[in-house]
Amino acid sequence: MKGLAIKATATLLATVIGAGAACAAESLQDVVKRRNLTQQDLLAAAKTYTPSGGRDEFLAFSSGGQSGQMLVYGVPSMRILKYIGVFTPEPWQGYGYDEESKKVLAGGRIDGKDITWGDTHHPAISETNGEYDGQFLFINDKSNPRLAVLDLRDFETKQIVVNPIMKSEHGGAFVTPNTEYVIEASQYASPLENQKFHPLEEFNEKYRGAITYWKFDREAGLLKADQSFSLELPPYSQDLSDAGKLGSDGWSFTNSFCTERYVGGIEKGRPPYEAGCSAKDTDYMHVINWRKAAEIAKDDKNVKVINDHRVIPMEVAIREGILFLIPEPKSPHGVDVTPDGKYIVVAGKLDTHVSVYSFDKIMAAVKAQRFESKDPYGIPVIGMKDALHTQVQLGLGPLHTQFDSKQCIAYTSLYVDSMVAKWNFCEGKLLDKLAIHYNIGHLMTMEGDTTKPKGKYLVALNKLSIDRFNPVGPLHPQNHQLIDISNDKMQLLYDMPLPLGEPHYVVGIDASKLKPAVRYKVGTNSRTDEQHPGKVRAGEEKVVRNGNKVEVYGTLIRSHITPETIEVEQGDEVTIFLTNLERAQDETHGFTVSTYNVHASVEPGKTVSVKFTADKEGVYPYYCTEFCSALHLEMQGYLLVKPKGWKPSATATLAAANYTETDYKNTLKKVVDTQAVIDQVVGYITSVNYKAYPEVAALMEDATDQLGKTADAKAKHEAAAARQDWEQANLWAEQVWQYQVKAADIGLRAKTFLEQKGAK
Ligand code: CUK
Ligand code: CUA
Repeated sequence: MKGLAIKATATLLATVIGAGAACAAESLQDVVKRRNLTQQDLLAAAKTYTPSGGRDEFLAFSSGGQSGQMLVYGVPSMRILKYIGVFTPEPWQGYGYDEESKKVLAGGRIDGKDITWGDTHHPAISETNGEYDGQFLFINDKSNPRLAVLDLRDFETKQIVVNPIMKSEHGGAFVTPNTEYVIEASQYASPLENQKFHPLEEFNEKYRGAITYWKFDREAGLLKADQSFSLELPPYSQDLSDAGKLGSDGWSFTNSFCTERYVGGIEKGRPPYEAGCSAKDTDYMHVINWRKAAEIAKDDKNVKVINDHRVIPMEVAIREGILFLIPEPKSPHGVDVTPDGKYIVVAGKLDTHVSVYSFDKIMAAVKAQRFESKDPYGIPVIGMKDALHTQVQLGLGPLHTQFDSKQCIAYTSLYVDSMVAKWNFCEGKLLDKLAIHYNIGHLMTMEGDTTKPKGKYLVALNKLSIDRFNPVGPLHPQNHQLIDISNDKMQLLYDMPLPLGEPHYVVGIDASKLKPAVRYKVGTNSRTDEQHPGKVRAGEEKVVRNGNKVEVYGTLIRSHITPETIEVEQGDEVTIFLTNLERAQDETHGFTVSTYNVHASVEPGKTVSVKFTADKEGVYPYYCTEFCSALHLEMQGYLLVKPKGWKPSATATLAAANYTETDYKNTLKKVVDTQAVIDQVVGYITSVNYKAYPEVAALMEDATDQLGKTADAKAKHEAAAARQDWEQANLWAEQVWQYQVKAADIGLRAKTFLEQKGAK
């Protein structure tokens, strides 16, 4: 296999060298020599290089770590495509600077306060029958226990919810196989009541862990707090979770560490947490029947309401037989259910093995009520031997496991060894190891946590990059390393620095499953997907004043903002609604008002609003922040904030420029010449079957719109010329030309597109 690939590369090399021999430019061979590349390098390059305009086979959604954002990148090219604002304001997208997104962020306020960052760990893609369906994305915030919902139709954050009872969390976001629930497990035990103090001496009695099952309403695309519930858990440090699938669907599994329930305090001479929390040889995996729990939680008898949230107390969970524990070796971290749903793989950070538990054996023990003991809270403990399928020695510091499209093949990250281990979970056999750089946390294979992994590539999420990149100061980027797993031996292909926080986990999806929109239906509030009450169509723009409240209903289209002047009085509360009337792909306009800390990104069809109190008199330019067209810089206007009681002088007029008849005639000539270009472009477009391309049809609509406006401007410049007002005549003729330029610009885009597609 590998030999073949190298041979193919060599042939490719020869062809390229042969073809390039005639020209003076550097040949491939020259470059290989100059840059000191090996055959392996060339092979890796050929596997990742994506020619201009090329697409990736997979898209990866990465946690943005402490940035509180999400990142999107392509695999195998490893090109970053987007940062998405989630828990943290993101100026480019206007996230946190326009009113609609502020509402989303406000959902994440805790105890009445804004939290403007997040410690994001685990993204999860919505699933249908255990497979990614490409519709929604969820991600957690460990520090401020929250979950966010993103819609993959527009890659925007739609909702942030705060966990009602936790003070920190880690075991989220993990979805059940049909995204009935999004799982979120706590990390550091705390009193569940909000803003309630209990001394550390009451740790065992008053501190608790928990796991929340957030009900997801797929129709609405939202988590529903009133249909969600939690299970009270012992004050162990619950860690990661995973949902059962296929045969184990209906159950979920959550790790824990520090089941010692150790409380540190080196200030008082006690040994530190790290010693006390890893003293025992085993911790507990929590095994939970979530489907039955969801039924039980509906009955008021079975729940305690804490902070307006339904919580199943431990006694009830024990009585109803929905909560069990199984010992797992030592300070475990990852828990991952195999694609067939039959096994649960646990890796102990301080153990060299991975432990593979059998779901069938667990169920047999439950059915026979075969327990080796109870924990201090009375939860039945299933013996490790009764539940284990196998254990495999992999190396030092095993953490997380992902799966291949090939039967029984798994990959586990080895943090201490800085390696990836490939092994067989059915037979319990180590197959291959690959050194990576350095200290790997999670790893990710394509759709590798679903029932149908796609194999092909693995990404190692390395905590440290040490010496892999040009130094950029003491704070280094993280390093995501791309690995080819299509052959028996793993091959390292590419290093990608991640410049935005420490991403913990990434999910990779077949790009063909994603169907993102190119534009919104005109007047859409993108955060709610509803029609925006502030939308207006062309010609309907208006300013509405109500006491000291001023509402501006405006539009954006190349290259102007309507209205072009906004006049208010000092102290007015100003809301500016803006609708982008464009239909053309990628014709986004931005909007800001100088010094009022507002910004919006207005993609085609979107309606947004910015709001501020005009609390200082003065003149504040507003303008479009995206270089959207040749006259982008002229896409401007003025906010005039007049002092209270200010009156204009009766004789004041705007300065005139003294245009002449010659200026007017020159402008008319420019209009005629431009029309010739437009006719040519239109001639080409209509000579091919452009209607077969919806993208072009949309562009043509936009262009026709622009040209449609020339009639009015033409009538105005002719009337002005008739009365020899050369100033007005020339400027209205210029406006005709502006419309033409925009139409021509759109037309040329359509033409290029058709030519590239080879339209006939
Ligand atoms: S965690 Cu960071 S390496 Cu939050 Cu999933 Cu394991
Ligand atoms: Cu619109 Cu620049």
